[in-house]
Amino acid sequence: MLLDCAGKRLDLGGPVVMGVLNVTPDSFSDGGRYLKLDDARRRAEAMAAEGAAIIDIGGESTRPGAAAVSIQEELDRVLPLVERLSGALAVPISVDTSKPELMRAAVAAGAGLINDVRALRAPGALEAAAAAGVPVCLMHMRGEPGDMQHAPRYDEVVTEVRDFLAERLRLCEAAGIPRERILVDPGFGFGKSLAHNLSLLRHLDRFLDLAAGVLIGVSRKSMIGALLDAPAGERLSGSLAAAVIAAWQGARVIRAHDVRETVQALRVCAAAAAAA
Ligand code: 8Y4
Repeated sequence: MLLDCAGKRLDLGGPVVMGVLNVTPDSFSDGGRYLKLDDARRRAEAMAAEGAAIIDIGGESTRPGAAAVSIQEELDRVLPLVERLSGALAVPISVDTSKPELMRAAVAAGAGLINDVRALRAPGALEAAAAAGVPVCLMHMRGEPGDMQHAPRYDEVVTEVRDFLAERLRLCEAAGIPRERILVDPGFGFGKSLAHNLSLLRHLDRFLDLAAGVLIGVSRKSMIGALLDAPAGERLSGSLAAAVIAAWQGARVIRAHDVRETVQALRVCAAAAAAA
């Protein structure tokens, strides 16, 4: 399975890593703009050298309780980076956004994938993604970052998340985005309790038949912290274990902060999966 990300190839024949590039709110404060752009480019080049198959850039914090970001602020944070990195790197750049204006501008600037934690539910997002012509990741989120962790309830979390994604896929196809260009993601930590997250991880194989591939993000998340009773800086081993559990079931893109280590874990996973 091969995705064409604006002319750059994303080979989904085995599990690959999507490296997370953090764009902090004050990245472009006066005077520091070019320095920060250069820092970000170096970090992205390092992730590509460590084996990242794609780099994800986002300008809106979707952490639980985070405030919404204005469109101008998101454009200002993300576009210079997308332009700089898509020109400098051989791997595709993914833009983490729900806003149609940024989808259009980022793809015009060279982005090769749209990663939307709201699964193209914003007004105009379906149309913008369809016109952009690049692959899309549809993620499940219950609620919004401001309220999503207030006692999320499901009768059957796996079925409900799967049904949500199936419906979003149907609407994507109707809007002209073929299934072969779509990745699906259960959205670990987005409006889910620890038990919900674990059920989704345990039954991730139920998402395989929906689209071109399954993408997951568990790296350093609070579900790992809760299981290990460890702060964000001490969640690597747990994050790798979750990545391997997902890849073993067939997940093809693992969104991760620790690229080198995740690539190594996935290499072992892929070798065992290919053995006689
Ligand atoms: C520590 C580290 C604590 C990270 C929280 C976090 C996903 C995603 C995010 C995901 C897709 C995050 C943009 C949240 N998570 N996109 N984005 N899937 N497709 N939190 O799971 O990393 S941001």
